[in-house]
Amino acid sequence: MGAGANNAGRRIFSGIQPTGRKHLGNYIGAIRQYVAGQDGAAAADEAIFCIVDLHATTVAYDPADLRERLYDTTAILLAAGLDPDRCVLFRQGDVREHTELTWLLGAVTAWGDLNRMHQWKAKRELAEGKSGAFVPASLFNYPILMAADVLAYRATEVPVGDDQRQHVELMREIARRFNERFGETLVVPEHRIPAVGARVMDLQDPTSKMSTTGGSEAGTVYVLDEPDRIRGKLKGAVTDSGREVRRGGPGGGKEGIENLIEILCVARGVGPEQVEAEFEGSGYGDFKAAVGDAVVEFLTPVRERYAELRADPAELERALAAGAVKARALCGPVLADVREAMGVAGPRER
Ligand code: AQP
Repeated sequence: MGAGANNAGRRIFSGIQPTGRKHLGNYIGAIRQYVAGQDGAAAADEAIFCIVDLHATTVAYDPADLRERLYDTTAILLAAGLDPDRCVLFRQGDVREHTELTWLLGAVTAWGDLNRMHQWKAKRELAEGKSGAFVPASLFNYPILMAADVLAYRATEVPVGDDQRQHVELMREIARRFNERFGETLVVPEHRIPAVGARVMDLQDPTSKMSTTGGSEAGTVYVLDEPDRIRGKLKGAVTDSGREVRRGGPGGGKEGIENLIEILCVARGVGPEQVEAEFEGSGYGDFKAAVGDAVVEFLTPVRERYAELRADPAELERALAAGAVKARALCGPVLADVREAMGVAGPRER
């Protein structure tokens, strides 16, 4: 932690893309952790969550639709248990410090590091395939904006799924390089990746992660899916030709079953040994039905609460605006320190 790290408690920060199609992977890997972070926060801690509309502009999108999807995500987060009185919940585009810091951090970000990012490689290929080779520069710079999101708050912890490990490593490197070059100013954050559910896999291809853009419809359970649809997707999950409900380990050929065991563990709040013992000798049909029921039970309260909250966009807007005021109060002083350390703009008044 740098000398500029004047926060007394933990600061948890995470960002999430604005879409109405949040899936079980997002829910288990990220959203569930946000709520735990908020609920476990001590008085001196801050839990800060940002809906990243600026990140969403790095792929083809419709501006009017972006606003609507942002409300969808806000309502999902509130329905999952985030409470604007106990955390800072805001829209990235409302807090201009994020974009300013992105530019400034570009000075301590290596081009070669950005070029090595797995997500850049994958999304670049997707963009080239979809829109005739137009690849926006912002897709390449995406990890700098993500670093700015976190570093602007001197966050100490970043709850994310396993797929974001590389981006968090890069933001740590950016913070370290900044501190070496300009003096101790930024905090080097730690990632917080859950022990169970860090990489929920696609139900139709359990060797690939469940994903918004890269997955299959039948293999992706959405938070807002109706119960029958959820049960149907679980029933159709790809498994293996065996009968034993047990983990197979890496390369063990039981990725499908292992994924379902993890999902059931999270939905019921139990350990994998308990699941294996309960379903010993039961066959896959009964097991998949039980996972379907558990996921329905897990997600139904969120879907129902979502419907109530989403019906009042003015209230969502009010909550986001209030969150932006709190966010600016936290990151404004950090930006002032960064400007001062880098010698840009006029000197700070003392
Ligand atoms: N399959 C997953 N298992 C566990 N965690 C996951 N996350 C994503 N997929 C899984 C975590 O969800 C958080 C929010 O992600 P996001 O919606 O902001 O954006 P994303 O990473 O673009 O979502 P996807 O679904 O992963 O989109 P694609 O595949 O299109 O890029 C993050 O913390 C992420 O780790």
